[in-house]
Amino acid sequence: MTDGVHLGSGKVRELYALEGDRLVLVASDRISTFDVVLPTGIPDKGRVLTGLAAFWFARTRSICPNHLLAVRPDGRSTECRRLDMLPIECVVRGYLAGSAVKDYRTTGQVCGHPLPAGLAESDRLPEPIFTPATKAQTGHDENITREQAAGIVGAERLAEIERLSLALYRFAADYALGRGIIIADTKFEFGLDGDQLVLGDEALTPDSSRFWPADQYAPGKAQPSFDKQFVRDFCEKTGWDKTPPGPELPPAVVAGTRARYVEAFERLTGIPFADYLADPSVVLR
Ligand code: Q0Z
Repeated sequence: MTDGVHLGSGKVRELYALEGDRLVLVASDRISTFDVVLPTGIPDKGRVLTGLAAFWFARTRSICPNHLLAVRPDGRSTECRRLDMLPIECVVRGYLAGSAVKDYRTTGQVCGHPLPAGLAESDRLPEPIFTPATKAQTGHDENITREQAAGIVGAERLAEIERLSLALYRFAADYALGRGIIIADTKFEFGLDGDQLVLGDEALTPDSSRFWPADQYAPGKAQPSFDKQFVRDFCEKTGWDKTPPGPELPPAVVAGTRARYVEAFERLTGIPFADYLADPSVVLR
């Protein structure tokens, strides 16, 4: 058996155990919007996300070691080192978006970071901020303060993952901006291999981050999603109440969305997606 024992399912991914403290993460073509997985998949979405994450893992190894061992020839399966995952999500925000907008408006702060007055939705922050969250079993992750995070992983470990998260975000956001994509925020998950801190899970993909098209950036309102905007627009237009089941997507929405995922892959990696399909190891070189 190549895929070993099934350990768990995410909304759009599967996790399996292999021999020798290794795992396989398999990214499906399922897509979620408004927290609901839709009945229609986006062909190759799992390959785009797997290839992008592997690309970033290969390019950030000097900032932080990561769990990546290999990308399988199917392009959607990642073999990785099994880690003892830390039970917090390491969110970095470079722009004011999502739950941070509400927090800022009600308190002038985001997760204990005081921010300048007068920021508009989607504005770039003066500096990227680290806003840890707990991993909720179901539903939404909950923002926590640095004190709460220190209580969970220890103050020393927290300082280390904050420093690494900010360094990874700065590197990737700067790189992506040069290729026309704003990474507004992103989520990292770290684990331990013995006493070594290792970046795990999936990193710097459109499923773990907000990607915005830089050429359309206009703060003062919510920004269009680089990848999911056609899906969101279609879902809004149908009048769907955002409870399961979600609507089936028409072929034009599927094709447009697939093209956006492939565009994100090609812009960021500089590699034709067809080359990745022919040999996924191209992203590691
Ligand atoms: C990742 C997840 C998925 C369900 C555990 N290297 C690692 N070592 C130990 N655990 C994990 C990893 Cl990546 C790990 N998840 C998230 C992924 C399906 C849950 F594909 N959970």
